[in-house]
Amino acid sequence: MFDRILIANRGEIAQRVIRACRELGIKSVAVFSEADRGAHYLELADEKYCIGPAPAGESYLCVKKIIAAAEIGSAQAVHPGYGFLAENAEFARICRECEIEFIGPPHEGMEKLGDKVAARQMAMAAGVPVVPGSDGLIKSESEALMLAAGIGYPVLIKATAGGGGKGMRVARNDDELRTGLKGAAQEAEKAFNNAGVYLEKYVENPRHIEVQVIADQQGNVVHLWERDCSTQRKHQKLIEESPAPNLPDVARTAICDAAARLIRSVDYHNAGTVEFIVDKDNNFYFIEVNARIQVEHPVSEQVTGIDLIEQQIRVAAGEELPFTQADVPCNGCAIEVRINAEDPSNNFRPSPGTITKLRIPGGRGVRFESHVHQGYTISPYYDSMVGKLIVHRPTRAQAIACMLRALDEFAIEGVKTSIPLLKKILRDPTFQAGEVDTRWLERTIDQFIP
Ligand code: MV4
Repeated sequence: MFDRILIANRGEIAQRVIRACRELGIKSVAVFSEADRGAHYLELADEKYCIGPAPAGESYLCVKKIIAAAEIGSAQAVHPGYGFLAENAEFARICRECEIEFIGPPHEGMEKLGDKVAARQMAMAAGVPVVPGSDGLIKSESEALMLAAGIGYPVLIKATAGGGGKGMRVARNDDELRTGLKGAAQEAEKAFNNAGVYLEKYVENPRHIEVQVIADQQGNVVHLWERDCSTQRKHQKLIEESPAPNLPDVARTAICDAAARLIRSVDYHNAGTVEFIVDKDNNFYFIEVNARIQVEHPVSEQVTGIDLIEQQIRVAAGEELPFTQADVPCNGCAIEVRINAEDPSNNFRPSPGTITKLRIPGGRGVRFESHVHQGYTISPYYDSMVGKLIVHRPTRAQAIACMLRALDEFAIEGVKTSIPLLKKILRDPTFQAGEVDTRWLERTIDQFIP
């Protein structure tokens, strides 16, 4: 097991990893930019090093500085968290070259699964359902037109190096396909330095359901059930929950087994999330693998009782998973809301600033993962997440009631937040009936914004 782990991240996920290290008796080495100097979570680490000015490119994204801090801090391993370098295969490769264990998947697996066309082919090979679409990259406009004629409109044009919705275009006829191909390729070239695009049949108003998986280096692969992340706006998740409401058990088992089967079929270890879309008839289709720990991992921790960060560290240290699939329950219902410092009435503009008052909710079944404190200044340099509020209760109705109670208790002044919007969503009959799809919030949001 490692003596010292460097956390190459900031905020709530850095704090989450520091806490896991402390419980495992592992020294934690934190890094911070000038914008994060003095943040209280840094005091929980055994050591902390300033790695540069606020801009992420000169601090949290700067591989040389992260590696240097790991050397100075004598860290045997690095936890990348999510975002920043978490899915940077080059960083994972450099860690291996420097004999620093990357607490995440091998860079080979990250690279393979990061190519969406290759991932689709691996899914097909593993007998995991994919959306009807192109076998590989689109080579010409005429090929795309022929494919679309076969698939039937609407089709979705996607960037093979993309993810999270970037570089996607819906085409409902040949003209939209022509313009969409150009637009998607240009956006992909600019964003990912890879203009490769592929086609899929567009599934209208799907649910976004993803499966948490963890694999050790001995070939054991276990899923930790599914999460429904359909309550999102412009690919920004607001609410995540486990289990997915209104998903029949037969579909739940099929989707979770498919996720584990896919991860088992590729050379992969550590945590990963297999993302699907689910149509109104509960048919599920593989979309992509997120080769990192995700923001919403706590809802899976709550319903299974498994500490995912602890298991990531143990797997990276070469330990076998201490549980089999039969040992992984899905108890009760967990819901997470992301509390962002943003102004929904001003098109969700970030609302950085100093928190002048903070009252954090508590009580049975309430978990608040956050690095903020009274007097803390939310930086304009990074994402505007204040924290994640997670509740866990025997039933979904109880979990919603608990979340509403916790949000009512939550007091925060000095910055605008998404709390008022979250309460309206949680009180909405469609949400309470578990009938939200990925486009619901965009269709409905005007009712929620004053
Ligand atoms: C889709 C889809 C419908 N049909 N693929 C969005 C980003 C990435 N996570 C995959 N995504 C989707 N892929 C097919 N063939 C719907 C989504 C999707 C989505 C699409 C448009 C607007 C919001 C969305 C939210 C979640 C998923």
